[in-house]
Formats: sequence, structure tokens, C-alpha cells
Amino acid sequence: MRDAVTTLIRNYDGTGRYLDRNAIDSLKSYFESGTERVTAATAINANAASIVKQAGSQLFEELPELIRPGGNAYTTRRYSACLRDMDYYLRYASYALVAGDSYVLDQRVLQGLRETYNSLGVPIAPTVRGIQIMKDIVKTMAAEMGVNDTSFIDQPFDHMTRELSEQDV
Ligand SMILES: CCC1=C(C)/C(=C/C2=NC(=C\c3[nH]c(/C=C4\NC(=O)[C@H](C)[C@H]4CC)c(C)c3CCC(=O)O)/C(CCC(=O)O)=C2C)NC1=O
Repeated sequence: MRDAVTTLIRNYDGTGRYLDRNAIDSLKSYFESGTERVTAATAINANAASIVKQAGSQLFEELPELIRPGGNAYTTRRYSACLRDMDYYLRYASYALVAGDSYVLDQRVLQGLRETYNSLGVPIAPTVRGIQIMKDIVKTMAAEMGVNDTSFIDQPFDHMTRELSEQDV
């Protein structure tokens, strides 16, 4: 596990430097956003089941072919697997939000995921859409809980969708 602070120290220690102005600025911004990060995690924690359910409904409404015969989320087993995946993305996003760092996503969620999805025929673009729908729901909830600038919430969700969509070189 890494967070914004340990990642920064790791970089500076790697080159034997004291924390300079850039380091201090990024530490300040991390600590200043601390309360809002915790608020976002609280919003997710208190509403996880309903966020996943709502995002799933919206996704299947937008892309009904997913749950029709031949669709990857067709049959109860695959439908549940899909919502379970959404729940994974949401839970790990809440960790990354608190950490202020994407390392936990790279390490625990994204490693080997595209290969798994490709081998099972799980379509990437609709998965990306599902993650983005959850992002929007979480941002709305955080705003309702008094978070003024919810832009930091984009980071983990956008990181996951970026990594998932990345094309093989
Ligand atoms: C914590 C990290 C972690 C992740 C991310 C994870 C994902 C993950 N999703 C899987 C399957 C799956 N994932 C989906 C998901 C979907 N199908 C769709 O059409 C939608 C677009 C989408 C939902 C948004 C489906 C349907 C399966 C089952 C596919 C199958 O078995 O045929 C599998 C294969 C094994 C299994 O079924 O459990 C893995 C490993 N597992 C993990 O441990």
C-alpha cells in the first residue's frame, strides 16, 4: 500500500533530496483536502449498495443488449458478477480517495484485469461507462454532504477507466 505521503517520500529519498517547495505544496494540498477525502469515503461507505444498484440500473438501461441473450451480463450468474465487479471498483476507489494515490488500484484491481476481461469476453467500454456512472453518483452525494470542489473524486475512477481502456502497444 502507498499513499500520497509515502509515495512522495519514496521519490525524494530515492534521490537523497530534502523536501523542496514542490513537495511541500503537494503535501499541503493533500492535507488540506483530507477532510473532504474522508467525507467522500463516508458517502461511499454509507451508500455503497445503493450506488452499485443505481449505477447498474442506469448502465443496463443505456445498454440493454448487455442483459439480453448473447450479452455478457445475461444470466443471473453473470449479472451478479457484473454488479460484484462494480462493487469492487467502488470499494477500491474509496481506498484510493483516502490514500490520495492510485497505487492500490494498480496493485489490487487493475493488474491482469484487461487480460481476464478479454479472455471472458467482458466488454471494456460498458465497464468503463459503469465506472463513470458511479463517479457521477459519488460526486453528487459528496456535494450534498458539503464538499465544495468534488474534482478530486475524479482521480481514482478516471484512473481505472484510463488503465482499462488503454490499448495494447
Ligand atoms: C478486486 C479486484 C477484482 C476484479 C476487478 C475482478 C474482476 C473479475 N470479473 C470477472 C468476471 C465477470 N465480470 C463481468 C462484468 C461485466 N459484464 C458486463 O457485461 C458488464 C459490462 C460488466 C459489469 C459492469 C461478468 C459478467 C463476469 C463473468 C463472466 C463469465 O464468467 O462469463 C472475473 C472472472 C472470475 C469471476 O467470475 O469471478 C474477474 C477476476 N476480480 C477481482 O478480484
